[in-house]
Amino acid sequence: MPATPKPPLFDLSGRTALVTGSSRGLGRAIAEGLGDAGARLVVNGRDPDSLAAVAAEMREAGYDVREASFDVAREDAVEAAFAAFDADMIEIDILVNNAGIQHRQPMVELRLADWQRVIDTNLTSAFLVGREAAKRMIGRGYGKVINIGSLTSELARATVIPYTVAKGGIRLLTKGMAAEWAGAGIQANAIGPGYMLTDMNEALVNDPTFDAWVKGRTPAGRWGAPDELVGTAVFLASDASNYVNGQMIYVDGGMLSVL
Ligand code: GCO
Repeated sequence: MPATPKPPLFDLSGRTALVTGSSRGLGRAIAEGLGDAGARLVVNGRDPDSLAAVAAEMREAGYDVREASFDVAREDAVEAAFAAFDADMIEIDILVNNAGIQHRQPMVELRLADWQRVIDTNLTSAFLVGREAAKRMIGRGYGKVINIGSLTSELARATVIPYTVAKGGIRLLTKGMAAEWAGAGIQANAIGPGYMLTDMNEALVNDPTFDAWVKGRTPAGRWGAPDELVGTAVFLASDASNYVNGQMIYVDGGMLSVL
């Protein structure tokens, strides 16, 4: 042990993390994981009542958590949320752009409104929230942005094309953020979850054919659990990743690595 030990590499103490779409699923698991590593948490969701209930549960479990209910796809709502953070002296050090929805339908049957809703919620939101966070992070010379992509950031699956396009955009938006913000001390990276056991995927998990396909197509032979993203999220949120930028780390049981 050196005479003057360095702070633990993965310690998030003193940092504040905003996780969008964190009232359930992957977002909640990631938020709690960042909290376990010491971060103060700002949880987000569109529905104030369910978000307040989740924040209360998390507070009861010992997390330092504040809720911020706003629609990440609406520019005015995002700007107002960050103005409120400013007014309350809340500095977002770590941003996880997790909010996302799914819409499964063949493209020829798709309504433009449904296409737009998925693109706005899954991709435009990361731009809107990332932009407001980065404006403040640049001034402080520090920030961590973690965008949540998908296997569909690389490969398409029929009937989920708007989601695929949005998640493909997340992969290149992450590189764009790195291109423009790395020089200001901000690391922007992404996580690509595989097929995870979330309520968004409930219909797939309960479909014996799809369930068998996931288990056969994944070298690990199983679906992933949301908390299996936490280690990668803490890595990308911590000093351990200070020279990592523009990367996408797939947590997918090996699915993308094999034919
Ligand atoms: C689907 C699923 C996928 C997964 C995930 C895979 O309908 O195929 O919802 O999109 O959720 O994105 O990485």
